[in-house]
Amino acid sequence: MPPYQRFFVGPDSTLSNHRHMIPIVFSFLISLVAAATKQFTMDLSYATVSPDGVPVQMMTVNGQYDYTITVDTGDHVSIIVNNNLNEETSMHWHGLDMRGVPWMDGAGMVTQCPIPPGGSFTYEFNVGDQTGTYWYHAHSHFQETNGIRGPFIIRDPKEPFRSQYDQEFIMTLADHFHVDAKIIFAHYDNPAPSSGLINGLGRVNCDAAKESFCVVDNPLTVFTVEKGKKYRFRVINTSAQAGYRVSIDGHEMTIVEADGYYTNPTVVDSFDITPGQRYSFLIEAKATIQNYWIRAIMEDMYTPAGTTITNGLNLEANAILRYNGAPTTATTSTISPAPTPKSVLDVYTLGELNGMTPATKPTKVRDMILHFLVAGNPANASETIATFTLDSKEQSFVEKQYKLPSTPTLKDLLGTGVDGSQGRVNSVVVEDGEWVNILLVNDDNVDHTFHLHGHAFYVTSAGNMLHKKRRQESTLTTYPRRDSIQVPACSGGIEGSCFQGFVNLLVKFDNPGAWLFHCHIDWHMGTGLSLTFINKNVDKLKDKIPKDFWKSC
Ligand SMILES: [Cu+2]
Repeated sequence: MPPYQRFFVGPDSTLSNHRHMIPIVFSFLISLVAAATKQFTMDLSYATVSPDGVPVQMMTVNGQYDYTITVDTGDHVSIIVNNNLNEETSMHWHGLDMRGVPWMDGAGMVTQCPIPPGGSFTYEFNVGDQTGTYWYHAHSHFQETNGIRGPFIIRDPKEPFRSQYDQEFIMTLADHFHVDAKIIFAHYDNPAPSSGLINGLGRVNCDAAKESFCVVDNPLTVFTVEKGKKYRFRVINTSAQAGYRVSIDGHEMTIVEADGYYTNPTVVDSFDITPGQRYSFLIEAKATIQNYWIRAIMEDMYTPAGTTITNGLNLEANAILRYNGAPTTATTSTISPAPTPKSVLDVYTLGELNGMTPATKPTKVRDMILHFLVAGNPANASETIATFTLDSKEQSFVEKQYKLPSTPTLKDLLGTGVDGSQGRVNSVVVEDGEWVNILLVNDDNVDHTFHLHGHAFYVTSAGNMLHKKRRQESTLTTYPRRDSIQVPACSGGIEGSCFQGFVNLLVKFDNPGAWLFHCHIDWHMGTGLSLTFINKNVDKLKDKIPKDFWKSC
């Protein structure tokens, strides 16, 4: 095993993880009683795998697809990442705050030096009071799309819905590519995936795929349930680009969690989930003992060049909900057409359980408008440019494309201070503790899905600018709270014009650090659809960071 660096987090940052104002002594006692240190090792390497019946080389964690990390709320976590890939890497813990330890966020060249090939790095952090469904993925070189990703679950002893189910399942969704994601990005003209996967299994259209070896009826994932019992499914969309509409034939789902926050229980027969997002739903196995199709249908599947998908991609990924006692032959049967959905989840009104309401939202809020656009030659990544325009009283810039810095942003900030940050490309400086309303405007004619590191935001409204159906805040009982959200496309206009899509995101920037905010569609991030929020109090962490932290870059 290669030598690895080990970093420790001081007791101060552990304590500061508690979001609520619990007296410090009491909080310390809680952490003595409840918190444990959970240790994990992640060996990143190449392996030949065949998720959809076509053998390909992928990047894997511990030789597995979807290696899963499960911890309890309050745990201290220590994860050794051994990089046996032939390129540098870093590991991001999607949705986890990294409160007090922003250098553990895993954004290569933003919060840390990348881990070189053959090198190792130990991520040490406390999950604090966070609970729910998260995931990890590499934050370097499209490795996430190539397979460096998996669930990160934080169990909650005080879960409000725990009495309403007997057992839980994890269900990951992915778009799977037979070609290395770096090559796909370089060509960029037709990044349609080869197949969709549920828990690492899917089927490819062998006739269209023209692969030399292809299994026609590749096995699918089976979730076995007992009639009369209730189940929680934790769904994670780990895709590079695909949004999915998820449903289970013959079963309604009650959504109870979005991105780690409990939601007002909401009964639907289908829901949409975009890259980076998570949901938990409850189902009751009360139908006839039989097999039922679980469907994840890719939505808005387009190619940036606007060309038709030609690789025979089957837009529907499937798994099987099998009642104990049902025949086991369904994996080779023809898949019936999907029923028409009757009640699709409205993600913009899925409020947090006991969450902030329009009446309780903060009154002192700084406003900023962020426009974004992806423009250029969609057939060539190097000629495609994604830009942000910032309009606010305190700071502004026009059509700036993000580029990774040559020195990690956080290193720069802790070394030279926050002054001058406004000169850094696509960095937005915020005061510690301030509430910011971001009106995020999509000037592009496709949907994008944005993720904020280190924080969750409230989605106070969404819709299309100047559109009759523009959503008003008053329609919400409680605001949705999450870390990943879709921003609707510019659409609906005539003669080449369109109505820009928007979301209003309300964020409390109370977590000193340098935090990426970016489109989670891998190709868009690759063209520079990112910016960094810099919390002014990042200076105060200067003495907390391990002394030799930056030694590898
Ligand atoms: Cu995007």
